[in-house]
Amino acid sequence: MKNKLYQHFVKNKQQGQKSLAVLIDPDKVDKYKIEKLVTLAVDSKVDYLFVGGSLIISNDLDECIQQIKSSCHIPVILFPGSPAQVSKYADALLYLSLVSGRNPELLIGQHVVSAPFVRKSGLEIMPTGYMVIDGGAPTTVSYISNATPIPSDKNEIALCTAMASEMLGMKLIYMDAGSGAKRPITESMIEMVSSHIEAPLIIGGGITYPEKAYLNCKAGADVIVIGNAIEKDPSLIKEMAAAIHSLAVPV
Ligand code: 1GP
Repeated sequence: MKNKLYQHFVKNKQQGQKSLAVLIDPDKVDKYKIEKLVTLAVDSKVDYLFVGGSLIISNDLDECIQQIKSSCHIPVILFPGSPAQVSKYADALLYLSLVSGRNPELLIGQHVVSAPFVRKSGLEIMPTGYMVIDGGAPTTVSYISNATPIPSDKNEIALCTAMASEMLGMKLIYMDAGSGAKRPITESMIEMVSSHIEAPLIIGGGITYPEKAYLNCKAGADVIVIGNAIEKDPSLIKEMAAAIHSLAVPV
């Protein structure tokens, strides 16, 4: 099985190189917006483009990814809100299991149903322990998943969930306060989890300014995901990338 991109995540983690992933929801962009975002992303040396959404109402996933791929070499990684969000045009798929919840469908059920289709896509599969942390407001993901998020101050629950996920074989851990969260994940939770796992740690949800992204990385995040803030103000990409990349270890 392919694991080129995953190796890239691991190498960056080993070298202390932090990354920015810009999240693009195909429902919220048109081709002009995609063009603008991609140009800014290339100029700012964005590391990854995540594509997905809790609900994709439009039918434009393939089209959106093809447009991105035709205009840049930034890896495109699917962040699917449902098994229908698979496109062979992407580079990889975050194969999410909602380990913070107790909804069997999102832990394994939907994976079983979609397995042949996912395998056939030829995508690089990245098994990801997906942990939803309470972000202070119900988000689409918490509603759709019908699963209780981990309370934002229960660092030890987050830690044990991440550890269990890693021992079960998850290659990445993604802690998400949910799209547009009022309260992003605390640095103390990030620090506790990151200091006890080896898997690269992805953090997202409600990060709206560069200082927060910087502090998250300092606390141990390896990849920062930003959707809403950049959607509202695409020019933020540059500052976010600079803040995150400023943590690079000098060679
Ligand atoms: C949501 O982690 C992502 O799943 C990004 O969240 O849109 O709030 O940046 P925002």
